[in-house]
Amino acid sequence: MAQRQKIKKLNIEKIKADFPILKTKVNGKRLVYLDNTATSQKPKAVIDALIDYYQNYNANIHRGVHTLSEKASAKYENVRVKVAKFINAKNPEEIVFTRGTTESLNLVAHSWGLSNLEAGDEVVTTEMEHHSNFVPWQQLAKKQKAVFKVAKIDKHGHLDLDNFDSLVTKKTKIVAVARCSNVLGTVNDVRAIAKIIRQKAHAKAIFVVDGAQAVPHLPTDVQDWDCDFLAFSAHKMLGPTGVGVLYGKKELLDKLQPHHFGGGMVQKVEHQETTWKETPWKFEAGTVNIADVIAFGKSIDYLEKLGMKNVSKHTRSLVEYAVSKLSKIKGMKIYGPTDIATRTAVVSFNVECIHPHDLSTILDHEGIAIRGGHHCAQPLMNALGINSCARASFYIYNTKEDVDALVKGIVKAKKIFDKGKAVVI
Ligand code: C6P
Repeated sequence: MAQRQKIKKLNIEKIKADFPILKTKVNGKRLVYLDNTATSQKPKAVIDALIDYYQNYNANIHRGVHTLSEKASAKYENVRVKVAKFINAKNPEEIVFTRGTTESLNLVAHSWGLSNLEAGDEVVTTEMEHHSNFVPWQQLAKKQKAVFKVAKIDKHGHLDLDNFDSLVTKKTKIVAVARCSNVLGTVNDVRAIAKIIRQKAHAKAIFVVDGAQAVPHLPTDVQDWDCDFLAFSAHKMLGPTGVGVLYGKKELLDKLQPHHFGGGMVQKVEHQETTWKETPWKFEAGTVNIADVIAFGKSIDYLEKLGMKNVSKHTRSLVEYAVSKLSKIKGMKIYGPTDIATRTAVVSFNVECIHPHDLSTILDHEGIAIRGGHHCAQPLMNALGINSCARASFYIYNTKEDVDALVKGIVKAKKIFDKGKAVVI
């Protein structure tokens, strides 16, 4: 397993001091940042790493042999090693840097999908997916004349494993599932899913895990999960925007054709033929996002130091507290598993008679940042029978006081909309 450690309580006041933005006032109020599922805030160490690169050793990598280039190249490659360790990959060469989860998933759909998926083959995903882990597979299936199947969720917001099992057949070549839903917070049992795939699907079938909401919150172990590919984004785990990771089993990445062509990824270019560099460099065409990848290394250091088990314990305790407080508000509908052990740091809800956008606006006046909308998960909204919902999401710097502020803000909004009626049970 990747992370073995004793569970310990996080020192939240110390953590908060590392995040300059948390001192910001929003609309004259203390910032209560509860939109971590959209993107997390960045500690000073990450911001400083960006400045350090641009001020002290800004150079392109893997090209020049001058001092600055060598230094930048070494630091960039060192982050590949850190990422591999963080998710327990066998080998740093299994780590491809991309622009984000979305690009990582599209890379697999394009490079593996177009050359392996044939007419009549099947692709299985779920109705709780973010559009980034739904639309690329739907469009690929359409293009290749394959069958696109969508597994159902049950009334608690768990994946219906029986339904999933019934959809997987010898013709299934791709299964794409999120480890954690960005709306329900549901944590999917990826090991159980992998087992079904290995027993029932086509021998060549790949298991693709969308880790965008999981890797920032829970210990990740790609070997234990037995997934073929894992996609995630740096910006949801304290790192900069514009950096993502595609983990892939080495033997699979070796067989894939690159999806982008250009400088940096070639071995030899002749008039009629080109050969590629080894995995993973053949997937990183052009000048890559050097500063942001290097700064991402600092966010991994930060999370490693806290310990991922401690991170998940903290955010789960906030979800538990939030669910208990929010459920006392009259007209409140909370989505997702009631069993806190099967959910991550997200609470989505609707308050009777208040549109999520109106609620978000009123809360913003109080300095509270949440997200309202369909959360890029329209198939899930359809399954829940709603168009949109409000969502509060937590991370390492959030506290019970933040949850209290949210509850107070919602009660205030209800008073505005209910014209002064009693709102708490
Ligand atoms: N979800 C949210 O507010 P990118 O944008 O490529 O970094 O990540 C896409 C993505 C993929 N899968 C899941 C489960 C996600 O939650 C996200 C991003 C954000 O829910 C922005 S829409």
